[in-house]
Amino acid sequence: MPASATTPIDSSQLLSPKWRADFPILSEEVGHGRPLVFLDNAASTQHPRQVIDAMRDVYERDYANVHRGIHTLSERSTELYEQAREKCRAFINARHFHEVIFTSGATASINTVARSWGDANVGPGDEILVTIMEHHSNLVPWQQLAARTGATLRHVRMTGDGRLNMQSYAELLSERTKLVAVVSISNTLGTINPMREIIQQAHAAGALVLVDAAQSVPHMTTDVQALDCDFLAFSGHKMLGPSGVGVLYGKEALLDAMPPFLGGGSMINEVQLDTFTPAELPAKFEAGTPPIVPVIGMSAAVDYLQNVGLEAIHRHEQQLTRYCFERLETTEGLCILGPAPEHRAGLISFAFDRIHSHEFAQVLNDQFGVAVRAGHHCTQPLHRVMGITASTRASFYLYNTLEEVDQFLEGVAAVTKMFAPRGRKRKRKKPDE
Ligand code: C6P
Repeated sequence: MPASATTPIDSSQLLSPKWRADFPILSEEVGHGRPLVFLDNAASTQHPRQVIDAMRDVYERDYANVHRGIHTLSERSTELYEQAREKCRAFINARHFHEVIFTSGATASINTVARSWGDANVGPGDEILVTIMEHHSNLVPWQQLAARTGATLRHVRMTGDGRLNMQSYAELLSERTKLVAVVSISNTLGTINPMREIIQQAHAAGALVLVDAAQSVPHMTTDVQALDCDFLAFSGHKMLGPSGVGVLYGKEALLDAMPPFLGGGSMINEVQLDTFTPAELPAKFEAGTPPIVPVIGMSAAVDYLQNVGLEAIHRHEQQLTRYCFERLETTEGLCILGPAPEHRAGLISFAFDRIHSHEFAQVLNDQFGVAVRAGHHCTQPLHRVMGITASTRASFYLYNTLEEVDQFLEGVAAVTKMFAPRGRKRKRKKPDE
């Protein structure tokens, strides 16, 4: 597309830059004294003062272990911890408070389902359906489950432009399919998958669905009842919250029927020397002392996101993404991974065959102050299918601006020019070829 054919920016869809002032780290300078441009949000996001303050306040005024002590601080901590559960419930519109299980992150949430539901319900001859665009966190636990139980793992293919191949999905779904485990937004391609359609078709075939929502919950409204998903996993650190905390949502009836995965304190009703009876939900899946302060920090992040508005965040990211995509697309030597802007969320990965993505990212950091991610982004099979081993990824969030995208594009133009003499448009292997 010639530069003149770029879509004009609709500035009414951009968020006010006033939100940036809430993020102290964004005034850091890196790389030759240039202002930091943080475009590594799909890996982990930054924290507004409101989240940092909420966590500091607990440490300074309310901290004690939860659900244990009959003393004021324990009561205060417990109240804040359980208020956080209610906020997370409302955030994803779960029907019941106890359908929200706090874990250490999306990876732990998915492993909990694989170990608890999987070991109890999956056996030889059964099939688990995943897609080739899964993050390792939504692939390896199912490989392990298949190895433990004798079940088979099947992989939905994608189209040449990096979307799920719904025909391949329909062909693979069968009465043998026990579970469909699928990412809602690919962390590498940015593809927004048609979750309602995927879930309806799985249910019609008698299969359950786990949604890896690590990249969607932070960026767009999530309604688990409208989706009708059976399980959903996400992490606090990708939505302005701290690391070490996340959520497993599960439908009440499923969670109720599942055996506890980890054993220890808090998850029991009564313990004898040889036996125990598990606690009710949600405690049954929260063995040991939980990440108390991170949970409270995550709930402050939920407040913050709701204050900005998830729809507004999504619209803002769409503007930045289209702007960036249309300019990268005409950059000689780059190959953008994944679909056109209308099918993608706020991230863009690309391959450049003249240098390794690590070197590309290093120059962007050192000379332009731009932080991006380089490597396989924990999607090695996906990269392999595309005929590459690594890519460079820019991912946006509510605090990024058009000027920052320009700084990134300036860096990309400089790197590609540096390697221009032998640079040429790379022809990517199409997954369906
Ligand atoms: N992706 C990225 O840079 P944890 O590490 O448990 O918080 O999240 C794991 C995970 C699961 N699913 C998807 C789609 C993800 O993107 C991630 C984390 C980061 O893309 C770190 S590899």
